[in-house]
Amino acid sequence: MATTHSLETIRNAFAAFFPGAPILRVAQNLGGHINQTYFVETRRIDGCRIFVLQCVNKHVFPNVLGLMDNVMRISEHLERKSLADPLADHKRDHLHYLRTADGLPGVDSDAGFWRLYRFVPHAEGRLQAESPAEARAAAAAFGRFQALLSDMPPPRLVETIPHFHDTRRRYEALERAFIENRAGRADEPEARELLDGFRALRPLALSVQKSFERGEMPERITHNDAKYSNILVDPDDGRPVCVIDLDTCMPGLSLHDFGDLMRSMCAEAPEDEPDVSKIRARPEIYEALAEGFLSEAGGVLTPAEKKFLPNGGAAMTLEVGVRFLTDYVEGDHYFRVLKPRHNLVRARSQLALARSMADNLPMA
Ligand code: GN1
Ligand code: MG
Repeated sequence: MATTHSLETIRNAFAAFFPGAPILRVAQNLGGHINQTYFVETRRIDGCRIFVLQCVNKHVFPNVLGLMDNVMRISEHLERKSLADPLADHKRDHLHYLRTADGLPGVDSDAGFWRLYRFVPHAEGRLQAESPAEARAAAAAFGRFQALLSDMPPPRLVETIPHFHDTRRRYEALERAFIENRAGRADEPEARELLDGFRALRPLALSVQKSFERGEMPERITHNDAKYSNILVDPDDGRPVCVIDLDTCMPGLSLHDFGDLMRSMCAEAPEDEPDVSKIRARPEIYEALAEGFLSEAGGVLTPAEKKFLPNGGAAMTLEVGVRFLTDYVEGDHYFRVLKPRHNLVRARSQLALARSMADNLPMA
């Protein structure tokens, strides 16, 4: 099979981790949009024969060293926790990143930053939860992830994307985009209508951030891309085994992750559903997510975090809707668009979902 990088490049990168270990086979994973991923088979090392070698895209992640510092610390923390738990499924329950023979988190090169983790056996990714039970299990997996990271020793993780979930600032950027009107789209009636819609729900969008500012909820380590496709499940019974994609893990609020779970799972329609009559927040999915999340994270969450659970979903949905509309008005620079007005359609669907959450879920 032809690979994006030459076999020699792959060999050199792998040799930094395991000097002298033979490479028996290499296969490329063509799934990801950002990083290049290879499965490298070697002789058995510490009970593992297949390793995942990745070349991290430095254009998307300019602070790759900060990112890798976060990833290694999380991986090593989860490793310690897993080893200390006699019931843990140690080979599958966390991404196990390895250091190079020199003790570094990987190898920097012009092509990108090479890193390596152990292949997670007997586990697969799936796009969508098919039932409340699957939603519940996924939320439990992310709740557990957060609980396990709640006692990570200092220093604070690097904020690899500063102000990522600063909802107030996202609203300010939206207002600015309409004033600056760089792409000539700010006067379109539908864009203005959406702007008014987002403005009307601003208090709900900011309710989580304000609770944090009142000191009711702590900063935690959060995943920041909490969705069903970011867990691996056991192919036999569909149960989650491992949370993946640690690249956006950084300081954040618990409700950012819970909110992303709600945003990505409460509606049956996709994020860019053009027909808003199909968008409905399903209370039974919210209930399942809350139950699952609390079953694992309930012990570490503060009363305000529990009280504001539904608000988390509305806040994350409004925040990303505001980002889609901002990007539309600015001329589609950030989110990849597949058709004209795609970001406008996404903004509209997110506003509809947030409204449905506000109407049908028990907001604080
Ligand atoms: C981006 O590309 P993806 O799906 O992992 C975005 C998220 C948004 C999401 C909306 C780093 O994530 O914040 O919620 O699109 N990630 C970044 O689909 O901006
Ligand atoms: Mg992602």
